[in-house]
Amino acid sequence: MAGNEKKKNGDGSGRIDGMDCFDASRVMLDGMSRDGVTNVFERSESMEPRCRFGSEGICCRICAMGPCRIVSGKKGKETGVCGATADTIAARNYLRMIAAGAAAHSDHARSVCETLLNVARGKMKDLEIKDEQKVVKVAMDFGIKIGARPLKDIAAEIAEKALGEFGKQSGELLYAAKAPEKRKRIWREQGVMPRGIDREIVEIMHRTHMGVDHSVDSLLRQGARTALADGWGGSMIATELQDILFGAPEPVVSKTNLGVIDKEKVNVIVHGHEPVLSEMIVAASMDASLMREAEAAGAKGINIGGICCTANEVLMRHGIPPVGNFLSQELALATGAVDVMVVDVQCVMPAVTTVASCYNTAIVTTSKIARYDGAEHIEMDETDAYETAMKIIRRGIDKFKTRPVNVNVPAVTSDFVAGFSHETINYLLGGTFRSSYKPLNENIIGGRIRGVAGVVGCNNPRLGNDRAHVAMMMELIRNDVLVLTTGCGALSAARAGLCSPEAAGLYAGEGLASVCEAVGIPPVLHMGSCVDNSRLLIAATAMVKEGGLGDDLSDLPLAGAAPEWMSEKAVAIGQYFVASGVYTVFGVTWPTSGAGGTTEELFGGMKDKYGACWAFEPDPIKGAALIIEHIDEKRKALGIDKARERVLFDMAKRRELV
Ligand code: NFS
Ligand code: SF4
Repeated sequence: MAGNEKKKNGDGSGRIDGMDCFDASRVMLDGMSRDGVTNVFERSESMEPRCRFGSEGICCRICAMGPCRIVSGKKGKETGVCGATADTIAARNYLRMIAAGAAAHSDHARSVCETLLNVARGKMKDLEIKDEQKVVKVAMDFGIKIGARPLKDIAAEIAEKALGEFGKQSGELLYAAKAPEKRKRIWREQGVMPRGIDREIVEIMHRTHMGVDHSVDSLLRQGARTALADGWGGSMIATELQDILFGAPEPVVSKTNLGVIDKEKVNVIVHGHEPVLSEMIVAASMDASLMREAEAAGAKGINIGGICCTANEVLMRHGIPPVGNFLSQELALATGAVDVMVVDVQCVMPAVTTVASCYNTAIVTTSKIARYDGAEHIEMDETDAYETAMKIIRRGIDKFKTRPVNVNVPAVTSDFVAGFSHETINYLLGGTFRSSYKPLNENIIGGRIRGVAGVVGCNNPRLGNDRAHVAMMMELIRNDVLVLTTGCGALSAARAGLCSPEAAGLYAGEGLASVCEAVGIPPVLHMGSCVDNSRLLIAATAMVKEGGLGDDLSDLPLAGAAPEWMSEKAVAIGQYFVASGVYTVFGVTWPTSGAGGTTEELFGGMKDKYGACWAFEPDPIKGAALIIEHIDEKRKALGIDKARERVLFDMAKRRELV
């Protein structure tokens, strides 16, 4: 028994009965090719060879004199028609990725603000403020008077102030004030302190219009400023206000992989990013009248599963099992057992409608700004999201009635724990009465934990499913680096069994394992969705403020990584990590690699400006080695490099850690 348990959660593969987390995907891919349905891996393969100009960032199609493709050393092709160099072109393209990424996170945040305002003003049925403590906390962050005011008034003012952050024309973003003093000084000195969120994004579009900003330095500063407006603005607002509305996450046990789809039940998959409607779908799935309807249709109940960041949102707050991450969206449909997949915005492949049509699944779009040919549209009623949720589940019940008999659900799941926020780390490591980051800092200073790495971001079919995430995280924890994870990377880790407490004993180095075992946490902490990368900024800031590890984020033995990135949001996140002083390693491909000067600034010049830079390493193990090297350098600079070797463990010492 114990052996099985160990296999199930702890061998890094989620293996059960000889089938592992990767096999589950393979079963589906085989099924799809039998059924003549294409999938993302196949389509990715057929894109080879990928265009070099596009891959290296040196194709410009900003104006109709182009497209211009730069060939260095070839007369007449060394610049674009207008004379733009490879460096200018690559920097402009890079900035536009940041603009799109920041816009996606921030537009999401804007809708959270609007929801909070509606809730506070009593205009939204069935939604209440869940986290009153967080209302007070955010009010204090925003300088809002609390006194004896009704909570809803305070919440309304929070929403209004937060909405004001988007259109603010001057001054500094409110949340930037939370950063360590030294960091704020750096931002001001470098001229990258963000003003309003929308303003920074618009300014990128202006500067990168034909014939405006051509200096790499000047362009990349605006890139940093806009990315900071995302991390310390849009994303942070989304996270904090979602916590107010739906509750700050607490550790929660769940399971993941295609096996969470239940053949006997009506399966509703929530996919996308914004949590308002999915929260309501979770609530409506327990509605007695709907359960009766499902039973009348012959189902044993209603089962909710998630994909992508919506999965993380409903997981963090309700323990709803994630079916999988970005690359699982088509595979889930190919089980034939998904009755309805409800999508909103971001990271939804348009291919889902084609796949769904082969497997009797209804794809329901719900956002005003995201419509698909071949999908049904049930627009979310902002004043009555519960009613919208009921309609969607009913659509699933209808579809269940005509579900084909030959469904194919691989019986594979992995157990794990999620729900780690800044607050819970504080509490778990610090204890009820002495909530603080002191024990974490002390464990780092003492060398049991070598450092911390945020391994986050997407999956990319160019690498195969999850493998780079899993390899990098395993290498890091083996070397006593505590891993914090979000987004699709977090779901990769969970699926591979790295987010279970047992993983500490099985894979982590002795020092990290001793801390994890003493506290009862996994060596890889699932901290939520991609907007929740702001939780990493807050956690890192708390480490600085606790003391003993320098006076800025760039002093911490800390790094970031996105080994399988694909979306523009990942670039915005990486850039706000770097501009916040966190060394960041990306895999897959580097979007400016054809432009030497621009790349040099990103990989080197930024270090002088922000105390951190980017790195690119497609091999996840080598990427982990870069992170470990960086962490060791930081330990040396802090004078704590010797501590690691000195610590010897015995059971008594381990017990002391709690
Ligand atoms: Ni993040 Fe979430 Fe996943 Fe990448 Fe897409 S779901 S916001 S962008 S693919 S991690
Ligand atoms: Fe070519 Fe310059 Fe136009 Fe870009 S802006 S397409 S480099 S002419």
